[in-house]
Amino acid sequence: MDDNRTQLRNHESTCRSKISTAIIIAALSMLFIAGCQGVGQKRTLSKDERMKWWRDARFGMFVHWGLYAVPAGQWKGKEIPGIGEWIMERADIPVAEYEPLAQQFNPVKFNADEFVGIAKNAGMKYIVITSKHHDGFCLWDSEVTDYDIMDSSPFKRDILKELSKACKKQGIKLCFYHSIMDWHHPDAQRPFYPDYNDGKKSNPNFARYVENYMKPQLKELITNYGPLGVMWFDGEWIKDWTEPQGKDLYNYVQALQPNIIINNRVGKGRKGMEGLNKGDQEYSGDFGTPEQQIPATGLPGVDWESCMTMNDTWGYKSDDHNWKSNKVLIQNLADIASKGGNFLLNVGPTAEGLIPDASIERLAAIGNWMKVNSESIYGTTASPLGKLPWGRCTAKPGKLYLHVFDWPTNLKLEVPGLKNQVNKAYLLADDKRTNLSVRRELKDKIVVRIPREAPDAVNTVVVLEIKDK
Ligand code: FHN
Repeated sequence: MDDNRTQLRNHESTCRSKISTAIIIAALSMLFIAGCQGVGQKRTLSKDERMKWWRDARFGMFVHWGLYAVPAGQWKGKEIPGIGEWIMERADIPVAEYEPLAQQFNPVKFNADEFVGIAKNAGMKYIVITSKHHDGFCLWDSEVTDYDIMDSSPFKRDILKELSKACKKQGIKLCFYHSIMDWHHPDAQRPFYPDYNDGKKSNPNFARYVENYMKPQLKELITNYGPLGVMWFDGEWIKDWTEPQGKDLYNYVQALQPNIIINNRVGKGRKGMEGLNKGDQEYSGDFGTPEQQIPATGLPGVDWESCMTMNDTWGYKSDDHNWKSNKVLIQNLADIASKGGNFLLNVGPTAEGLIPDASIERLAAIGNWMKVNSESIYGTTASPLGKLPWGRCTAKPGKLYLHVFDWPTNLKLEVPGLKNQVNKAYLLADDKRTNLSVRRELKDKIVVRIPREAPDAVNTVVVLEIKDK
């Protein structure tokens, strides 16, 4: 009897352990399948919650860095016109001639902490770096290609890993730019040049490149370097890429990191963001990306970010000295914030790994302005006022920030369109918050008496504390 019981118990326990093993195997396989397909993860945040850090940030650094920094705009002794990161295309360089640039890409002066520190000191809250630009070279150790920083260059340091650590340490959100178009991959390169880049011809193997190469690479980037702030796609205008593929990619990325933010270039959403209905906007990404421009009245009802160069190139070009002034850059930041957008300002590091001095100087100047005035940028919303003759306005509940670009010589700052009662007015640069006198001139116009000297010749911020909305 006892023997029977023991046998029964043994049998039961074998069954139980078999069942448990089967359950574990089934669960693991489901997880594995889910992991492979990138399904099963749901968003936990609403769009407003997901976008909050990004909307509050208002200012980020764009980094275009890759093999194109080696020729830096010159090919075979000639200056190649146009943007530096397009040199492969502009100088019509065959893959076999471009590839060996990797052996010369050895950015030994790169220091991730310094790099991130430069952005942070400028008041930037996030960095968007080219994990892979159109030339196809990868700045991280990718499992699916040797055309990357670890396997093809003498540098053999994973740039994205180092940046990810430095960003975490300094509280900066790391984001990746990723080109859908790829001039290097055999299934995706430009076989019908020049029509290919004009969106006229398709590449027959592009779908294979997407499934077997681009998606696995994105999985590496999102799972090994994340959590990321933004996945910033580009190169979507080619004929190979369609809106349904964009939807699929959006869902793929979102399933890997549910609360990630994705730009509109994931699909064909770049053109006419304003004209799209809500559903289309959702699939065309989370925010619009006006390039090298600031929309005159913003993009009402849509999140957006103006990306802009400091000179005339994204990737480093040794001969491009057409730098924007500190004044233009500081005023652009205020202009964009006053229209409800973010400013993504570019740097193009050299092949040695340094951000050009001219960029560092400008970022330092913006940083000095931000140290005094960042309250008028972070977490603000678009101006509720109409066009202002002397500058721009940003807003927070109970506060208006008047960005005065042109200091009125009669020392009267007129604010048309304001019906609210003003409780207090002061200069943001004034630690003592000394009251400036305010007089109501019309039902919807007040005048602030300002001091003779503007504390900042480029943009002095006057704060109005107001009653009601
Ligand atoms: O072709 C690129 C260009 O090189 C650069 O990366 C910019 C940045 O927004 N985007 C593309 C053009 O729209």
